Amino acid sequence: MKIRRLVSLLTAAAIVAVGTVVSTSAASTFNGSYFGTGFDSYDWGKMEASDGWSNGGMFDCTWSKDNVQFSGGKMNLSITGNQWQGYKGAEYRTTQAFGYGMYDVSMKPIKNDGVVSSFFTYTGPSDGTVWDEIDIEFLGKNTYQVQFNYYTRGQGNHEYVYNLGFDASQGFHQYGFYWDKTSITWYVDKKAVYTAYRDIPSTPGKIMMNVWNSKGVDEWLNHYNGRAPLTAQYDWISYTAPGSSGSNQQQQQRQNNNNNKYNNNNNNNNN
Ligand SMILES: [Ca+2]
Repeated sequence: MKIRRLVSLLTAAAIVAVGTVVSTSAASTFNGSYFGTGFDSYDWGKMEASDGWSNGGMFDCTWSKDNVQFSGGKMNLSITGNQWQGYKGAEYRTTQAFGYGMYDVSMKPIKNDGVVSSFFTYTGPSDGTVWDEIDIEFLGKNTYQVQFNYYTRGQGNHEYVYNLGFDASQGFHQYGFYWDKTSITWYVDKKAVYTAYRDIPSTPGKIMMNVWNSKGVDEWLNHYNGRAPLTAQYDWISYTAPGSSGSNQQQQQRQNNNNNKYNNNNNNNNN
């Protein structure tokens, strides 16, 4: 234990020495039964806003903490700027990592070509781990749909697009996923709508939300027209550990999920 910690410290020191700006060790993993925030204000210590750097690639913006604002019990994540001075996006995340359990958000994404509004878990090389991720992504080109996805040890290509039957950009709805060792089930307004079973990720990750404008992925997101500012709103997020008392509502969600699985199995048997 001591040796491992020392090695970890030395590694961290070495990385700092070469000037890498990313964080240098895995985040501590949350070990309580419930975590949540209602976005009344910046939760210092529990949450942090990305600031002053860019993911690069298809992300055509620099994260700015100024684009993370709290007002009237909501968090506003905004895309600002212009093509001459550059664009700024917004990203807010937990400082701790979270493992298996139920993740929920109440949010209202941006409607606009070329942008994404998201709620996801992420851990990767910047945290000293493999790249594992579970996504709920709204593509601003069509906010009547939501895209689910996940990455396991850096392997993605698990996209699934669900037709909501309403325009997500017009009001707050609850979206979530229940993650365990063998499956991930996504929810819309507390109803299980899709389950993935193959190659499920296992590494705890930070809970993250962001909004960003894109470049070079017009086939996926449509071309960003430069419109700004654009704002997605988040009302609250929560995490409930598996098997914990949690909220009755989340227990009910899991129960419904099990019933759905049972019904699906019955249907398969009937076929
Ligand atoms: Ca709120």
